[in-house]
Amino acid sequence: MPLLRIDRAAFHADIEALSRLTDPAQPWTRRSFTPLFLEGRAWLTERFAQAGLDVRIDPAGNLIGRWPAAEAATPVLMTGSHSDTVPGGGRFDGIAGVAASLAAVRAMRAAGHVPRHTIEVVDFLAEEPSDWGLSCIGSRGMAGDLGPRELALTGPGGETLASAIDRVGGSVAELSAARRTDVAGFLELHIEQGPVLETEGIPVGVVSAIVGIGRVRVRFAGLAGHAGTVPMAGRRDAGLALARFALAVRDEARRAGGNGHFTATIGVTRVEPGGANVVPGAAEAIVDIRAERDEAMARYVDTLHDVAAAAAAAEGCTVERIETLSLTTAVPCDEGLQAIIRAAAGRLGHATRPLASGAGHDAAFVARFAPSAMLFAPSREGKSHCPDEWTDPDALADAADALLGALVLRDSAPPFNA
Ligand code: HGY
Ligand code: MN
Ligand code: MN
Repeated sequence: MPLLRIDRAAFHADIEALSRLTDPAQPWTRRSFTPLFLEGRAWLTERFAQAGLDVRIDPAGNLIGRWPAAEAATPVLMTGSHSDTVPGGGRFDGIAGVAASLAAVRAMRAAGHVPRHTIEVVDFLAEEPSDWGLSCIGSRGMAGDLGPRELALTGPGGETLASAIDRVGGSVAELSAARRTDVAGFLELHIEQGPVLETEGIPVGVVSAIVGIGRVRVRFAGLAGHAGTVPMAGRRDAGLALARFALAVRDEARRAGGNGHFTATIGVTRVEPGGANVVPGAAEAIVDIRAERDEAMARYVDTLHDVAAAAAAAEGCTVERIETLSLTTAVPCDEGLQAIIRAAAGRLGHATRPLASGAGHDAAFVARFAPSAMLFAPSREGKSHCPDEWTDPDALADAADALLGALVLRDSAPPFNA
């Protein structure tokens, strides 16, 4: 089997061009459903077509470039990632995978490869937490996981998610047609967004599992008052209950860390009424929890109830509400595809190492309807979701070559059915 390689110059040019479709005031931002996002989609549509792919947007809003096999009913070998970003951080997160998938298809076509599968390159809609409060919207649609509750979520200006999906080219009236049962395998290239590969000098990470993600909102109730006249003794300061809670969230996460990859973060807080001269009467936080093992997640979420009650009591406050906003289970990556990624990297002379993904990905939802696996390229200093996100171009191209090799190996290996 020939050892193919991508066209590095075209690959880097694609990433450069797409990443520059960004909010100039906040580099590398291209939020889903925005005009900038649609500019990126138009650019990708043109690139997919130039690569000889049949391009469509499915009812869930995913942009799909399709290279049909000789026989129409042939199962699909899917690859791709996402082109939307978090605020201020998306120079490589997502677009590296979309561009690598496109580069791999170009290389296969240039080499005269005749695919045994139908090959699809996908830009999934809204992988990042969107302004509607939901992430992985397009891949949820493919997995049949977008129901009335999700479609009724409202975003900027009160627009429903259903309306937003239609606005970007989807069609929620035909959402059931987005569900996939014809996919024999899915491979996603992504930047690691952590420090492991760079620290160990490993060019290709083979993802063993994608963590489960839990988001829990906690609201503390105290007693608002005048900051200057209420004595320090006996205050019921909800902001301090929140502060105690945040430290306990960190301490408990450190304790849970012995059971696989585990993190807990408070990135969103709110203190009410929010006046500099007012003792907070209420305070709210959202805890983002990541766990490689579901039992660690379950135990930690239970602990949060006790931790919140203790933090509230210590400040004379109460826990007004604690609710689990979302909870996904950890997703093991397909062993067969992991072996194929290792073999493809090995043929190129690239070392690999297994690692869990602390970040969520569309592959976690694709795994609900097809064997799925991911490969990582190193992130400089492990930075991501920030303007400094960077991956060395040649390191990224090495990982893209491994993706190309894995696609060719999987395409040439039975079973040729979903
Ligand atoms: O939040 C995540 O883990 C991913 O970057 N969407
Ligand atoms: Mn991200
Ligand atoms: Mn991502």
